[in-house]
Amino acid sequence: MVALARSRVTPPQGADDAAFETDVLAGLGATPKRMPAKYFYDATGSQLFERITELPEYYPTRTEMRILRDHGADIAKLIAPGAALVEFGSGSSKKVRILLRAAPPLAAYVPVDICGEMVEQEAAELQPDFPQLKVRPVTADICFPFDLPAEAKAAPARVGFFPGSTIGNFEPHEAAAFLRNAAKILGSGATLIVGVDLIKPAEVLNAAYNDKAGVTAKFNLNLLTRINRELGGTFKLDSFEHHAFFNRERNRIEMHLASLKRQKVKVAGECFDFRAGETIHTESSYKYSVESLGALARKSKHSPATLTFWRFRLARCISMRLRSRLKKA
Ligand code: AVJ
Repeated sequence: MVALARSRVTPPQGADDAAFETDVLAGLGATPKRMPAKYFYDATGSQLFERITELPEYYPTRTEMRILRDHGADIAKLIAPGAALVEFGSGSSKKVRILLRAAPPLAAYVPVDICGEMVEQEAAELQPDFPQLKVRPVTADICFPFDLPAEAKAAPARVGFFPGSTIGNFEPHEAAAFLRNAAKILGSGATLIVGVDLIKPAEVLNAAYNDKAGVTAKFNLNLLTRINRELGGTFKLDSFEHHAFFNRERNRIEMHLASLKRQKVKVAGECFDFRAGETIHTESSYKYSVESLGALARKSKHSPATLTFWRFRLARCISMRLRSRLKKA
Protein backbone atom coordinates (compact mmCIF):
# COMPACT_ATOMS: atom_id res chain seq x y z
CA MET A 1 0.00 0.00 0.00
CA VAL A 2 3.05 2.20 -0.23
CA ALA A 3 1.95 2.91 -3.78
CA LEU A 4 -1.42 4.22 -2.64
CA ALA A 5 0.13 6.48 -0.03
CA ARG A 6 2.50 7.88 -2.62
CA SER A 7 -0.28 8.71 -5.03
CA ARG A 8 -1.55 11.44 -2.73
CA VAL A 9 1.75 13.26 -3.03
CA THR A 10 1.15 13.78 -6.74
CA PRO A 11 -1.65 16.30 -7.07
CA PRO A 12 -4.18 15.28 -9.72
CA GLN A 13 -4.11 17.95 -12.38
CA GLY A 14 -7.37 18.99 -13.96
CA ALA A 15 -8.88 15.85 -12.47
CA ASP A 16 -9.84 17.19 -9.08
CA ASP A 17 -13.17 17.01 -7.30
CA ALA A 18 -14.14 20.53 -8.32
CA ALA A 19 -13.73 19.72 -12.01
CA PHE A 20 -15.80 16.56 -11.57
CA GLU A 21 -18.65 18.49 -9.93
CA THR A 22 -18.54 21.31 -12.50
CA ASP A 23 -18.51 18.88 -15.44
CA VAL A 24 -21.28 16.66 -14.05
CA LEU A 25 -23.57 19.60 -13.28
CA ALA A 26 -22.93 21.13 -16.70
CA GLY A 27 -23.53 17.79 -18.42
CA LEU A 28 -26.79 17.09 -16.61
CA GLY A 29 -27.95 20.64 -17.30
CA ALA A 30 -27.26 20.32 -21.03
CA THR A 31 -29.70 19.16 -23.72
CA PRO A 32 -29.22 16.33 -24.52
CA LYS A 33 -27.67 15.28 -21.20
CA ARG A 34 -24.08 14.12 -21.38
CA MET A 35 -21.05 13.21 -19.28
CA PRO A 36 -17.31 13.18 -20.11
CA ALA A 37 -16.17 9.56 -20.55
CA LYS A 38 -13.00 10.15 -18.55
CA TYR A 39 -15.02 10.05 -15.32
CA PHE A 40 -15.66 6.32 -15.74
CA TYR A 41 -12.19 5.69 -14.39
CA ASP A 42 -12.40 5.79 -10.61
CA ALA A 43 -10.85 2.74 -8.89
CA THR A 44 -13.96 0.57 -9.51
CA GLY A 45 -14.36 1.82 -13.08
CA SER A 46 -10.71 1.10 -13.88
CA GLN A 47 -11.14 -2.45 -12.56
CA LEU A 48 -14.33 -2.93 -14.55
CA PHE A 49 -12.56 -1.74 -17.67
CA GLU A 50 -9.86 -4.36 -17.07
CA ARG A 51 -12.62 -6.98 -17.00
CA ILE A 52 -14.04 -5.58 -20.27
CA THR A 53 -10.68 -6.13 -21.96
CA GLU A 54 -10.97 -9.85 -21.18
CA LEU A 55 -14.50 -10.28 -22.56
CA PRO A 56 -14.85 -12.54 -25.62
CA GLU A 57 -16.80 -9.81 -27.49
CA TYR A 58 -14.37 -7.00 -26.72
CA TYR A 59 -11.71 -7.48 -29.42
CA PRO A 60 -9.69 -4.18 -29.32
CA THR A 61 -7.35 -4.98 -26.43
CA ARG A 62 -6.61 -8.51 -27.57
CA THR A 63 -6.05 -7.35 -31.15
CA GLU A 64 -3.73 -4.56 -30.18
CA MET A 65 -1.74 -6.84 -27.89
CA ARG A 66 -1.28 -9.17 -30.82
CA ILE A 67 -0.15 -6.29 -33.05
CA LEU A 68 2.38 -5.28 -30.42
CA ARG A 69 3.63 -8.84 -30.03
CA ASP A 70 3.91 -9.41 -33.78
CA HIS A 71 5.36 -5.99 -34.66
CA GLY A 72 6.91 -4.80 -31.37
CA ALA A 73 10.42 -4.78 -32.82
CA ASP A 74 9.37 -2.57 -35.74
CA ILE A 75 7.37 -0.21 -33.52
CA ALA A 76 10.27 0.01 -31.05
CA LYS A 77 12.48 1.28 -33.90
CA LEU A 78 10.60 4.57 -33.54
CA ILE A 79 12.21 5.01 -30.12
CA ALA A 80 15.76 6.38 -30.13
CA PRO A 81 18.17 5.04 -27.50
CA GLY A 82 18.10 7.25 -24.41
CA ALA A 83 14.66 8.68 -25.17
CA ALA A 84 11.94 9.01 -22.53
CA LEU A 85 8.75 7.08 -23.23
CA VAL A 86 5.55 8.83 -22.11
CA GLU A 87 2.36 6.77 -22.09
CA PHE A 88 -0.90 8.73 -22.23
CA GLY A 89 -3.73 7.08 -20.27
CA SER A 90 -1.57 4.13 -19.27
CA GLY A 91 -4.23 2.17 -17.35
CA SER A 92 -2.89 -1.31 -16.62
CA SER A 93 0.44 -0.79 -18.48
CA LYS A 94 0.03 -4.25 -20.05
CA LYS A 95 0.76 -3.11 -23.59
CA VAL A 96 3.80 -1.06 -22.77
CA ARG A 97 5.51 -4.12 -21.28
CA ILE A 98 5.68 -5.61 -24.76
CA LEU A 99 7.08 -2.37 -26.18
CA LEU A 100 9.56 -1.97 -23.31
CA ARG A 101 10.96 -5.45 -23.93
CA ALA A 102 11.65 -4.50 -27.55
CA ALA A 103 12.83 -0.93 -26.84
CA PRO A 104 16.44 0.33 -26.51
CA PRO A 105 17.63 1.58 -23.08
CA LEU A 106 15.45 4.53 -22.05
CA ALA A 107 15.98 7.64 -19.92
CA ALA A 108 12.62 6.97 -18.24
CA TYR A 109 9.19 5.49 -18.68
CA VAL A 110 6.43 7.91 -17.64
CA PRO A 111 2.96 6.36 -17.34
CA VAL A 112 0.31 9.10 -17.14
CA ASP A 113 -3.22 8.34 -16.00
CA ILE A 114 -6.21 10.14 -14.53
CA CYS A 115 -6.61 7.32 -11.97
CA GLY A 116 -3.88 7.97 -9.39
CA GLU A 117 -4.33 4.68 -7.55
CA MET A 118 -4.03 2.72 -10.77
CA VAL A 119 -0.98 4.51 -12.15
CA GLU A 120 0.97 4.28 -8.87
CA GLN A 121 0.14 0.64 -8.32
CA GLU A 122 0.94 -0.39 -11.88
CA ALA A 123 4.24 1.51 -11.77
CA ALA A 124 5.16 -0.28 -8.54
CA GLU A 125 4.39 -3.63 -10.18
CA LEU A 126 6.29 -2.81 -13.36
CA GLN A 127 9.48 -1.63 -11.66
CA PRO A 128 10.81 -5.03 -10.44
CA ASP A 129 10.34 -6.49 -13.94
CA PHE A 130 12.46 -3.70 -15.45
CA PRO A 131 15.01 -2.98 -12.69
CA GLN A 132 17.20 -0.72 -14.89
CA LEU A 133 14.29 1.46 -15.97
CA LYS A 134 13.37 4.70 -14.22
CA VAL A 135 9.60 4.42 -13.88
CA ARG A 136 8.13 7.84 -13.07
CA PRO A 137 4.31 7.78 -12.82
CA VAL A 138 2.28 10.97 -13.20
CA THR A 139 -1.33 11.43 -12.15
CA ALA A 140 -2.88 13.81 -14.64
CA ASP A 141 -5.74 14.40 -17.04
CA ILE A 142 -4.13 13.95 -20.45
CA CYS A 143 -6.47 16.54 -21.97
CA PHE A 144 -4.57 19.33 -20.21
CA PRO A 145 -0.92 20.36 -20.11
CA PHE A 146 1.04 18.62 -17.35
CA ASP A 147 4.64 18.63 -16.20
CA LEU A 148 6.97 15.78 -17.09
CA PRO A 149 9.36 14.43 -14.43
CA ALA A 150 12.91 15.82 -14.56
CA GLU A 151 14.40 12.64 -16.12
CA ALA A 152 11.98 12.87 -19.05
CA LYS A 153 12.53 16.59 -19.55
CA ALA A 154 16.31 16.14 -19.56
CA ALA A 155 16.23 13.29 -22.10
CA PRO A 156 17.45 14.07 -25.63
CA ALA A 157 14.11 12.91 -27.07
CA ARG A 158 10.60 12.04 -25.95
CA VAL A 159 8.29 9.49 -27.54
CA GLY A 160 4.58 9.40 -26.77
CA PHE A 161 2.65 6.13 -26.66
CA PHE A 162 -1.13 6.35 -26.92
CA PRO A 163 -2.57 2.88 -27.48
CA GLY A 164 -6.00 1.45 -26.76
CA SER A 165 -7.99 3.65 -29.14
CA THR A 166 -8.39 6.04 -26.24
CA ILE A 167 -8.16 8.78 -28.86
CA GLY A 168 -11.57 7.50 -30.03
CA ASN A 169 -13.16 8.83 -26.85
CA PHE A 170 -12.51 12.38 -27.99
CA GLU A 171 -14.75 14.30 -30.37
CA PRO A 172 -12.73 14.87 -33.56
CA HIS A 173 -11.94 18.50 -32.62
CA GLU A 174 -10.88 17.35 -29.14
CA ALA A 175 -8.68 14.66 -30.67
CA ALA A 176 -6.98 17.33 -32.76
CA ALA A 177 -6.52 19.41 -29.60
CA PHE A 178 -5.12 16.36 -27.81
CA LEU A 179 -2.49 15.91 -30.54
CA ARG A 180 -1.49 19.55 -30.16
CA ASN A 181 -1.32 19.20 -26.37
CA ALA A 182 0.77 16.03 -26.69
CA ALA A 183 3.15 17.86 -29.02
CA LYS A 184 3.46 20.65 -26.46
CA ILE A 185 4.20 18.19 -23.64
CA LEU A 186 6.65 16.05 -25.64
CA GLY A 187 8.33 18.96 -27.39
CA SER A 188 8.47 19.75 -31.06
CA GLY A 189 9.93 17.02 -33.23
CA ALA A 190 8.66 14.32 -30.90
CA THR A 191 7.14 11.07 -32.11
CA LEU A 192 3.73 9.85 -31.03
CA ILE A 193 2.72 6.23 -31.50
CA VAL A 194 -1.07 5.95 -31.61
CA GLY A 195 -3.31 2.87 -31.62
CA VAL A 196 -6.79 3.31 -33.11
CA ASP A 197 -9.72 1.01 -33.67
CA LEU A 198 -10.73 0.85 -37.33
CA ILE A 199 -14.28 1.05 -38.66
CA LYS A 200 -15.70 -2.44 -38.99
CA PRO A 201 -19.07 -4.19 -39.38
CA ALA A 202 -21.78 -2.88 -37.05
CA GLU A 203 -22.49 -6.38 -35.66
CA VAL A 204 -18.92 -6.71 -34.41
CA LEU A 205 -19.00 -3.24 -32.88
CA ASN A 206 -22.41 -3.59 -31.28
CA ALA A 207 -21.46 -6.92 -29.69
CA ALA A 208 -18.25 -5.45 -28.26
CA TYR A 209 -20.21 -2.82 -26.30
CA ASN A 210 -23.15 -5.06 -25.35
CA ASP A 211 -21.42 -8.06 -23.82
CA LYS A 212 -23.50 -10.98 -22.64
CA ALA A 213 -21.98 -10.95 -19.15
CA GLY A 214 -23.14 -7.35 -18.64
CA VAL A 215 -19.76 -5.98 -17.59
CA THR A 216 -20.01 -2.99 -19.95
CA ALA A 217 -23.43 -2.18 -18.46
CA LYS A 218 -21.89 -2.26 -14.98
CA PHE A 219 -19.02 -0.05 -16.17
CA ASN A 220 -21.53 2.46 -17.56
CA LEU A 221 -23.75 2.44 -14.46
CA ASN A 222 -20.75 2.79 -12.14
CA LEU A 223 -20.63 6.43 -13.24
CA LEU A 224 -23.91 6.98 -11.36
CA THR A 225 -22.53 5.19 -8.29
CA ARG A 226 -19.53 7.50 -8.41
CA ILE A 227 -21.75 10.59 -8.68
CA ASN A 228 -23.86 9.36 -5.77
CA ARG A 229 -20.78 8.79 -3.61
CA GLU A 230 -18.66 11.80 -4.52
CA LEU A 231 -21.29 14.44 -5.27
CA GLY A 232 -24.14 13.41 -3.02
CA GLY A 233 -26.23 12.16 -5.92
CA THR A 234 -29.56 10.35 -5.57
CA PHE A 235 -29.45 8.20 -8.73
CA LYS A 236 -31.31 4.91 -8.34
CA LEU A 237 -29.28 2.39 -10.28
CA ASP A 238 -32.24 0.15 -11.09
CA SER A 239 -34.11 2.96 -12.83
CA PHE A 240 -31.39 3.50 -15.46
CA GLU A 241 -30.33 1.16 -18.23
CA HIS A 242 -27.20 0.69 -20.35
CA HIS A 243 -27.70 1.49 -24.08
CA ALA A 244 -24.90 1.14 -26.63
CA PHE A 245 -25.11 1.24 -30.42
CA PHE A 246 -23.04 2.04 -33.49
CA ASN A 247 -23.93 5.39 -35.05
CA ARG A 248 -23.07 4.74 -38.71
CA GLU A 249 -23.29 8.36 -39.80
CA ARG A 250 -20.69 9.49 -37.32
CA ASN A 251 -18.62 6.30 -37.16
CA ARG A 252 -18.92 6.07 -33.43
CA ILE A 253 -20.22 3.79 -30.75
CA GLU A 254 -22.47 5.75 -28.41
CA MET A 255 -23.04 4.68 -24.84
CA HIS A 256 -25.98 6.09 -22.96
CA LEU A 257 -27.71 5.64 -19.62
CA ALA A 258 -31.45 5.65 -20.28
CA SER A 259 -33.96 6.63 -17.65
CA LEU A 260 -36.59 3.88 -17.35
CA LYS A 261 -39.21 6.32 -16.07
CA ARG A 262 -40.01 9.95 -15.44
CA GLN A 263 -37.98 10.93 -12.41
CA LYS A 264 -36.09 13.64 -10.55
CA VAL A 265 -32.50 13.25 -9.43
CA LYS A 266 -30.49 15.48 -7.12
CA VAL A 267 -26.77 16.04 -7.51
CA ALA A 268 -24.72 18.41 -5.34
CA GLY A 269 -27.95 20.07 -4.21
CA GLU A 270 -29.23 20.66 -7.76
CA CYS A 271 -32.34 18.97 -9.13
CA PHE A 272 -32.56 17.40 -12.60
CA ASP A 273 -35.65 16.09 -14.41
CA PHE A 274 -35.63 12.99 -16.57
CA ARG A 275 -38.35 12.07 -19.06
CA ALA A 276 -39.06 8.35 -19.49
CA GLY A 277 -36.50 7.12 -22.03
CA GLU A 278 -34.34 10.22 -21.78
CA THR A 279 -30.63 9.41 -21.84
CA ILE A 280 -27.32 10.68 -20.56
CA HIS A 281 -24.76 10.29 -23.35
CA THR A 282 -21.84 8.88 -21.37
CA GLU A 283 -19.33 7.93 -24.06
CA SER A 284 -18.52 8.11 -27.73
CA SER A 285 -15.95 5.71 -29.10
CA TYR A 286 -14.98 6.94 -32.56
CA LYS A 287 -13.77 4.44 -35.12
CA TYR A 288 -11.34 5.65 -37.75
CA SER A 289 -10.03 4.71 -41.16
CA VAL A 290 -6.42 5.23 -42.14
CA GLU A 291 -7.64 8.18 -44.25
CA SER A 292 -9.79 9.82 -41.57
CA LEU A 293 -7.04 9.56 -38.97
CA GLY A 294 -4.55 11.10 -41.39
CA ALA A 295 -6.98 13.94 -42.07
CA LEU A 296 -7.33 14.51 -38.34
CA ALA A 297 -3.56 14.67 -37.86
CA ARG A 298 -3.24 17.16 -40.70
CA LYS A 299 -6.01 19.29 -39.19
CA SER A 300 -4.12 19.39 -35.92
CA LYS A 301 -1.15 20.85 -37.83
CA HIS A 302 1.15 17.91 -37.42
CA SER A 303 3.20 17.69 -40.54
CA PRO A 304 1.61 15.29 -42.99
CA ALA A 305 4.96 14.90 -44.77
CA THR A 306 6.35 12.83 -41.94
CA LEU A 307 3.26 10.81 -41.22
CA THR A 308 3.83 7.09 -41.29
CA PHE A 309 1.06 4.57 -40.98
CA TRP A 310 1.46 1.13 -39.61
CA ARG A 311 -0.82 -1.08 -41.61
CA PHE A 312 -1.34 -4.54 -40.30
CA ARG A 313 -2.99 -6.91 -42.64
CA LEU A 314 -5.99 -8.64 -41.05
CA ALA A 315 -5.56 -6.72 -37.84
CA ARG A 316 -8.34 -4.51 -36.62
CA CYS A 317 -6.24 -1.80 -35.06
CA ILE A 318 -3.63 0.39 -36.61
CA SER A 319 -0.91 2.47 -35.12
CA MET A 320 0.25 5.67 -36.59
CA ARG A 321 3.40 7.63 -36.20
CA LEU A 322 3.21 11.38 -36.08
CA ARG A 323 6.27 13.50 -36.10
CA SER A 324 5.35 16.83 -34.70
CA ARG A 325 6.89 19.71 -36.57
CA LEU A 326 5.12 22.25 -34.43
CA LYS A 327 7.00 25.42 -33.82
CA LYS A 328 7.40 25.96 -30.14
CA ALA A 329 4.29 27.80 -29.00
C1 AVJ B 1 -10.80 2.67 -23.36
C2 AVJ B 1 -11.93 4.25 -24.66
C3 AVJ B 1 -10.81 2.47 -25.71
O1 AVJ B 1 -14.01 3.03 -26.24
O2 AVJ B 1 -13.63 0.92 -26.45
C4 AVJ B 1 -14.97 -0.05 -23.48
C5 AVJ B 1 -13.75 2.22 -23.36
N1 AVJ B 1 -16.17 1.69 -23.20
N2 AVJ B 1 -16.25 -0.43 -23.42
C6 AVJ B 1 -13.55 1.97 -25.82
C7 AVJ B 1 -14.93 1.31 -23.36
C8 AVJ B 1 -16.97 0.62 -23.23
C9 AVJ B 1 -12.81 1.96 -24.49
N3 AVJ B 1 -11.62 2.86 -24.54
